[in-house]
Amino acid sequence: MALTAGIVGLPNVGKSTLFNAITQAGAESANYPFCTIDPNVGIVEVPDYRLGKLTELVKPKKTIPTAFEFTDIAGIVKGASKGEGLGNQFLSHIRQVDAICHVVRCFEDENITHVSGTVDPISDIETINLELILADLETVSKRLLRVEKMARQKDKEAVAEQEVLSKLKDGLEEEKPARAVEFTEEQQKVVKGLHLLTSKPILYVANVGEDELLEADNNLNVKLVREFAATENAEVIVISAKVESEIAELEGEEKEMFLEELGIKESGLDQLIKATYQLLGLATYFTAGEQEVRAWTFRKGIKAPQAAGIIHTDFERGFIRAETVSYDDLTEAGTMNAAKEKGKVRLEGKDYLVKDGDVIHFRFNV
Ligand SMILES: Nc1nc2c(ncn2[C@@H]2O[C@H](COP(=O)(O)OP(=O)(O)OP(=O)(O)O)[C@@H](O)[C@H]2O)c(=O)[nH]1
Ligand SMILES: [Mg+2]
Repeated sequence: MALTAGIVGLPNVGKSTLFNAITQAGAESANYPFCTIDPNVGIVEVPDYRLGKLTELVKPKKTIPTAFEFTDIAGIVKGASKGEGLGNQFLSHIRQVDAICHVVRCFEDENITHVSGTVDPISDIETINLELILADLETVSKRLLRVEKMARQKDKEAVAEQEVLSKLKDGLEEEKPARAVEFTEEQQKVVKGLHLLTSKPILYVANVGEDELLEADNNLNVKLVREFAATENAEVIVISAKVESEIAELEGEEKEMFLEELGIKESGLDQLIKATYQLLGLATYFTAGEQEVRAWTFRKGIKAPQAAGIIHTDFERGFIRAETVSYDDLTEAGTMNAAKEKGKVRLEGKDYLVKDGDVIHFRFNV
């Protein structure tokens, strides 16, 4: 199943604007809260300079980047965990995503409604996070009631789960997200099974005004978001959703000129896409033949046969070996043959853990 990152935040902070810029999906965005109700799903191509290099090297007929999914979710308001503003429905949309991009309004614009009246990023972040914590607290408390009964009958599994749930409950009651509560590896499995909102990995997106983009490091709101995120070891990406949505509509020279005018080298979107890809625990391997050079997304930690299965189930079923060279070794050698002569192409078997940047040729037999 494809992994998806959810764009989460207060209403009217620029989530759909950002989503459109990333995916060019044309979701509705307007200056009123709860413009989005049903989630919008879009696919985004992963920018990867390595793919361009491999294309130069192999000169294939075509080049295919890899892609992953973003989901644009409705705004969450105070009281959502109690059902406020279709809260339960919106929280259930967050439950379905694998990582959270939390958009925080940092731009000042009196024409754009802010649900609580003033731009206050920390209060906004805390509002959302608290709703997620409260929703989790309810999940955990309900489960705990059931498990306690079983634990009283000395059911071993129930006793172990009870311990995890109690610890979670204590943490959540102190307004700590589940991801900040420490567990053993064994206990982590139990936590995972609960599908809590606050155990999903998170990054913060500071949405600044068009004219604040260059001075973002001196922007007080951005500083505050950075300080907050640091306490959670979370990453912050600074972006102007409005500018990005304008950039996304341009191409080629026009785009370069616009970027130059703004004084930015790389669009913030590329940074965001890469950071989210990491957050989801995704990585890329390549296939590089004369027909096509292609990037493939895999979940970190999988072995060669499963990686082969991403291309075709036959590749997994009939897996023999993976002829593998790292991107760095291949580009250093200059050609596949040169890499082979240098002994850089390895024959990897079914226990090989695929790494980001591997260029692989699968041998299979069905
Ligand atoms: N000035 C300014 N306006 C912005 C920026 N980003 C978004 N907006 C405006 O803010 C309004 C709300 O944007 P949306 O993208 O619809 O916000 P949302 O977070 O998806 O809102 P809901 O779906 O209602 O939760 C729109 O009028 C946008 O044009 C920005 O960086 N600067
Ligand atoms: Mg929206």
